[in-house]
Amino acid sequence: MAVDLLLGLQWGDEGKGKIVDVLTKDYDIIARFQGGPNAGHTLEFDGIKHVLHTIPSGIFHKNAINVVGNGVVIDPVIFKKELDNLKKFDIDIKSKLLISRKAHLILPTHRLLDAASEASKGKAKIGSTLKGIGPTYMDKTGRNGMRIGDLELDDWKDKYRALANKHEAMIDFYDVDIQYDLKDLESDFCEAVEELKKLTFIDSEEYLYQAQKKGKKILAEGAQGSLLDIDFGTYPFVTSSNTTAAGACTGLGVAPNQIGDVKGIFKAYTTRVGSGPFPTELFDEDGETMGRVGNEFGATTGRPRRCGWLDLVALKYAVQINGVTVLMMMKGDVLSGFKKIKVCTAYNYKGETISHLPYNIEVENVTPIYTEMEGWKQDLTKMTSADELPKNLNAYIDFLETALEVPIKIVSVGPDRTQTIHR
Ligand code: 2SA
Ligand code: MG
Repeated sequence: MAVDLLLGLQWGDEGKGKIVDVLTKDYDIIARFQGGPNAGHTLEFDGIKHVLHTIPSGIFHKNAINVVGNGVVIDPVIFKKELDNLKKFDIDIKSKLLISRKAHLILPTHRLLDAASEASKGKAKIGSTLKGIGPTYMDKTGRNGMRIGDLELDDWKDKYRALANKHEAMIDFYDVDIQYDLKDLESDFCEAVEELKKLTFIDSEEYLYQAQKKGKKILAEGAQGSLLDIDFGTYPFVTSSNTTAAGACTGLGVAPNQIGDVKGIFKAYTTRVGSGPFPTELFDEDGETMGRVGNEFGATTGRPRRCGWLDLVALKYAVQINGVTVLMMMKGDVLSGFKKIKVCTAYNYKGETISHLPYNIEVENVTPIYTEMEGWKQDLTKMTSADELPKNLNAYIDFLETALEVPIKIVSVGPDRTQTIHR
């Protein structure tokens, strides 16, 4: 099978960027299949930190081709900034970065609509990244969207104008106070579109089909996490795409029987940014420590991420939905120094003990039931082999493997490429 998947199993920010970067040497092609500039994929090597939003995380490797699939939504303005940041590296963007003609475009007015929608919701807001993700996918499913392929047409500006005009009327309809200068936004947009047009646009499903036939190895890189999936996440506090395994098929045009390994990635604890239920969320010193030591700030918006213990109920659900075959545990190093480590193994749901994820997981319905384990003191960040891992961390890993029935093959002990232990 030619296509492996790399998926976040929680609410995003599991460390997908780092792991894709580590795994890229084993692949010919890295392909993004959903999401857009809401994602923040952080990579670190040679002492420098890089944050990617739309461009796949294999871009720093000389031999890998990076594909932005049809399921992705692209904001030309943010894309151009990402390209500008890559200029100092010697990357042949024209041949190493290929964009699907079927990927949808985020217009400036999509961003404004996102802001208007959030403002109109008040306290019930989703806590979106305000990148226009929701409105762009709405236009896609509403069959009104503009796609990358449209930019190859002479009349793309007419299409743009018609859609932007409609959006302006919709923004007015929201009747919220949003200040903007559309002329300015549009001139940035048009300038960025001209840059985008210099890149290579492809029919990515055909490209990937031919690549598979030639025996090329493909890694599909997910964005956000399973609990933010539009269908299976904590709706409505989710993103607007399928972040789960099935999303890779529709977001790239890859047939299900071509999927090989499903690599699932999770943090040794849990974080969430934005609104929505989070049963194991901590409001105490432990949560504060996780956030501080783990540097838990949104890589796109800079918002502090909410932190809590590992939720095995939710993680098991994600493993199940995605058919995960291999697990990778990130940020175990952040838990060094905790006397006790807690893991949520079941929920008390309306007075009953359950071990599956119910329809409602708001605090008023769900109380986590924890198993407590001994912590470890050792600093993991300089460790390079599995033999060095402390006994109590191994006990933690064994406990998780048994519960999830999937092996944990990688333990990450720091943000750098080199801080990666294979087991
Ligand atoms: P959106 O913008 O419509 O997709 O927001 C809907 C919800 O999805 C969440 N979301 C994310 N959660 C975690 N990480 C994401 N990427 C950035 C990061 C986020 C950031 O890597 O840190 O910088 O804030 C991401 N993208 C979307 C979002 O918080 C909403 O709850
Ligand atoms: Mg992120």
